[in-house]
Amino acid sequence: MAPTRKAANARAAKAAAQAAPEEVEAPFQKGLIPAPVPVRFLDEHGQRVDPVTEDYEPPSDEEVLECYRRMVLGRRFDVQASALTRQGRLAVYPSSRGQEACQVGSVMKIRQDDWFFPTYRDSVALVSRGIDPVQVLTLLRGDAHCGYDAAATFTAAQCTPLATQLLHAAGVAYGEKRQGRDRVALAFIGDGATSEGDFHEALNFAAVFKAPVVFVVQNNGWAISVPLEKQTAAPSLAYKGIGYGVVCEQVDGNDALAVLAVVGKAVDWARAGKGPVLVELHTYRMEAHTNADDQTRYRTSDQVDAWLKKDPLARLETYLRSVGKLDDELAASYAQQAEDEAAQLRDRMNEDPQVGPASMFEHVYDSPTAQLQEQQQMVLDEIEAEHEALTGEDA
Ligand SMILES: Cc1ncc(C[n+]2csc(CCOP(=O)(O)OP(=O)(O)O)c2C)c(N)n1
Repeated sequence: MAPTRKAANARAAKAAAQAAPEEVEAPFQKGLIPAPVPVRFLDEHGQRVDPVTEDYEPPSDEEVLECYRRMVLGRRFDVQASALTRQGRLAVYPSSRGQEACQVGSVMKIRQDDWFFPTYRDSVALVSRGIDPVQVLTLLRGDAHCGYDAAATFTAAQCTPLATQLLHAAGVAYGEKRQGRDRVALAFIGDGATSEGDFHEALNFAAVFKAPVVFVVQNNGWAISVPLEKQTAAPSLAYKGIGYGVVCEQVDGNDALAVLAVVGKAVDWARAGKGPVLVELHTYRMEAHTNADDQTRYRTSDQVDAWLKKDPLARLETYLRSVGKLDDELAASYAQQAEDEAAQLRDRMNEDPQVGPASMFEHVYDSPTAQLQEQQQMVLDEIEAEHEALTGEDA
């Protein structure tokens, strides 16, 4: 006889109760559902506000000060990289001005031997993680697929195909777990990219296999010219975790305190073997999508101006001054450090790189395919023919 609906419901409730972790810690013990409004500690003017939820402890002022310092360096780096594009030294640069709290706050919460999976927009996060800025910009200059050693730095190449890095993050995180290590993977993704199939597959896989991965969505409101409301009908991108059984949270991404607090908890949760977390950071891209994009075709300067007033850096500065952690002298020393680093970057990027054209075929596969070898040979033959035509000599 077919089971009655009542009996089936009772069995499902019992199974759910058994599946619930015996020992769960704040903040995710209340289930999968995120806070109804983004978690924040600071309002737009840098004043402390009543917490949206008691689930998170604010970070220490020392940690916040260090985050501020790195954000100052990050913003100056971003300005310098944009200038290098105008000087023809970079092929393209996707600015992350306005997203510094998301980028710096998140990477500060992982260890150097945890894995990081960035996108093309996350150069500031990479520099903040300690990777040489020239190596970070190597991809954007067009010299190589990646300028740093991914294995040695525990940092994947900056990913341009949307969302594919999330599958890599889930797989690597699961691999670490299978090897009995406690490393986690932190993976960044944009709002538009959450519409990609890979996002959903990665969440599903990570949840089923309890892979220790933290997915951080930087919701900056725009996927090039497509606004969020034309991209999704979900009330918040964080809610997309619920259907997969992934605990999720939404955060004011321009409040560094909130980013540090929530991503920190998420990393702890994943490292403790409790499974993946999805964190949505509400933020805004202050510049155009890249230097090749004309943002005036799709958004008003009023909107940009309104967000400029929510600047994460200005907000943090006001807060740190109000608690006596920052004064003019210290602020000036950080600004000087940022100038020095920008000058060094400019000088180093003005040196012409020595790039072997055939090198773009290396490091694609462990064992190159016959097709790839053929393409590499074609490039080498063309270079030789050109050399002969120009000089009359064999290359
Ligand atoms: C699979 C794939 N489809 C399309 C593109 C072209 N593309 C590059 S960036 C972008 C928008 C991404 O927006 P979002 O995920 O919100 O990230 P953001 O650029 O705002 O950081 C698109 C459609 C791509 N890179 N990869």
